Amino acid sequence: MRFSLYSLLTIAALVTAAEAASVTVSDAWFRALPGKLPAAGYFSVTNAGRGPVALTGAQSPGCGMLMLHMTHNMGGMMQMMAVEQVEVPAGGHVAFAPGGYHLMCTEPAAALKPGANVPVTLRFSDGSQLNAIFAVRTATGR
Ligand SMILES: [Cu+2]
Repeated sequence: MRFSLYSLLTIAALVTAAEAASVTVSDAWFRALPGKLPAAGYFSVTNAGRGPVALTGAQSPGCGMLMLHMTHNMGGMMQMMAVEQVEVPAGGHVAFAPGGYHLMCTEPAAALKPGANVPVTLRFSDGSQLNAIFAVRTATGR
């Protein structure tokens, strides 16, 4: 009895690990601005799993704070707002791109300069985390 319960728990743990591995990140980069201006982070997140998963947060040693933001048009004025989470549908992807969702890196560290690579940890609603390398580019995206 005790042994079979242990087996079930082991299987549950393996399934959780497999689901975490079904989320991938690509085309990750930061747009660095001069001085201490916040840098925006862009990437594409793909969910190959069977259920939806939400991106709930991010952190990086290159940033004082790293927040989920969305740019939206309010009467012709582009404004940014913080968002709690961004859902990635099962079998789908969400693009964090200029004009839409982005990561907002406040108090960028000295290491966050064009040509550098900066690690970012993304947190998801299922408790999993994903480490991604963001390439730092200039204000023009180069
Ligand atoms: Cu922002």
